[in-house]
Amino acid sequence: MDSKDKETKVKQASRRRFLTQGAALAGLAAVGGMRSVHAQVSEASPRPPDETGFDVYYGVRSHFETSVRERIPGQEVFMQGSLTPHQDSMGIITPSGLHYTNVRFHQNPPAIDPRQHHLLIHGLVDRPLIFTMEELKRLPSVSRFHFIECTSNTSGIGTSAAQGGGGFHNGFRTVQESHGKLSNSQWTGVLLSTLLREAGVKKDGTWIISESADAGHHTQPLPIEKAMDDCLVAYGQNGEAVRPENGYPVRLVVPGSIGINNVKHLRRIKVVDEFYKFRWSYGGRLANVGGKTVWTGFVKPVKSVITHPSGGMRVPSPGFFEIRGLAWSGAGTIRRVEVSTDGGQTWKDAQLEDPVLPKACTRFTFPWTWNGQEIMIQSRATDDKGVIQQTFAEYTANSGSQNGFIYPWKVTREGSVENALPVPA
Ligand SMILES: Nc1nc2c(c(=O)[nH]1)N[C@H]1C(S)=C(S)[C@@H](COP(=O)(O)O)O[C@H]1N2
Ligand SMILES: [Mo]
Repeated sequence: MDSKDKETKVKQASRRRFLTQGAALAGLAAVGGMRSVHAQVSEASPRPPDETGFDVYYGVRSHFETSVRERIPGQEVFMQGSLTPHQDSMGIITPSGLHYTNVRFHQNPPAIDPRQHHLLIHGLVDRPLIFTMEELKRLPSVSRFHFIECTSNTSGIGTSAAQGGGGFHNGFRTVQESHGKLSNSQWTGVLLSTLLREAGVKKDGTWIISESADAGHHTQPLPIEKAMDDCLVAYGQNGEAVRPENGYPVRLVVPGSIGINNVKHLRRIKVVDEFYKFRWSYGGRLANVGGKTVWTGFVKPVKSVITHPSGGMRVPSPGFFEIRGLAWSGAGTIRRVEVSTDGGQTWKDAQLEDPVLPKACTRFTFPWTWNGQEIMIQSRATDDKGVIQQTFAEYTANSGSQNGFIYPWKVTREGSVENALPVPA
């Protein structure tokens, strides 16, 4: 099917679905067809494992593999959050079962029946549209690697006061604690621009509002320029359906942006003519910068971190030990990562491992021979916009606006690895 045919098919499908705004909203009320998690589980496996215990239907990892997500320490009770164990990560993909989760209400992910789920597109559009999952899946699709990173990654926002909540704290012991609110997946779905074009955005449609179907009714604004650029309405994650915790059956992926914009369990997009502020719109505020109104906190800054070795790990003995880590930038593609093994006095280029993709995690490696002395190791990344990861001193001088600072680890004479950020007075 060429793209012209596809376009015609889209038009046919959507014409059938053409609805007035009122009728569409009435349709939404019927979306409450949620089933219990138990019903979902029993239907998922066609048969129990046979007498050998081997589940041929859906594989599980070796029981010797114990890497797991962790609860976010000291988190507010209304949050259900977990952290990706980057100390064990390989390559650039976060296994779906280890993708971090950030949920702003106290309950399990909703068990949404995909056969009952609808996505409504309305507001300042020529043709309000409503899509079933089946209809979304017949449309032209893309698969793209993108990271999702919570605003609070490496800063501690969202943790309780006892944990230094509301701002940066340096009490992180592991890279899972410091950087675990970052994960990288291959997302599959329809470009949001495809859907918006089909609906026909009116001239005065300058923002969109995206709303979730879960009890938290997560709602976020996005400028139309970003919505029409590279955003995905994703139903796939790493080759299978998006996991319940990560937005099943469909979520918004806003490449390079702060995590909060990636609305999970997406059910409604309204095109509007102004910025709306919602309960959790931190980081996405309008601000006056030099007389111009800009949307702040949208793009994640360039960052990198050494994951191997990292806090809580051990370098077993002097000798060769490969330094590995991840680098990413919400503004574009990683161009360079440098590593210092002498406390930041000298820097050498690390090797970037293919694929190196925009707004996605990039893996770097660096051959290192440990001499058994106490040392400090750290990495610093540069993206294709020429922006270099800032030092912690620069970050604090900038009143903590962008938490993309260089993250140092100390290797002690015993080979144990610890957080080496300066302790605040
Ligand atoms: N429906 C819904 N979408 C949501 C949230 C939520 O609580 N509910 N949390 C947001 C926040 S703050 C982040 S950081 C990302 C986390 O996505 P993940 O849980 O798939 O990692 O989802 C965003 N989308
Ligand atoms: Mo977040």
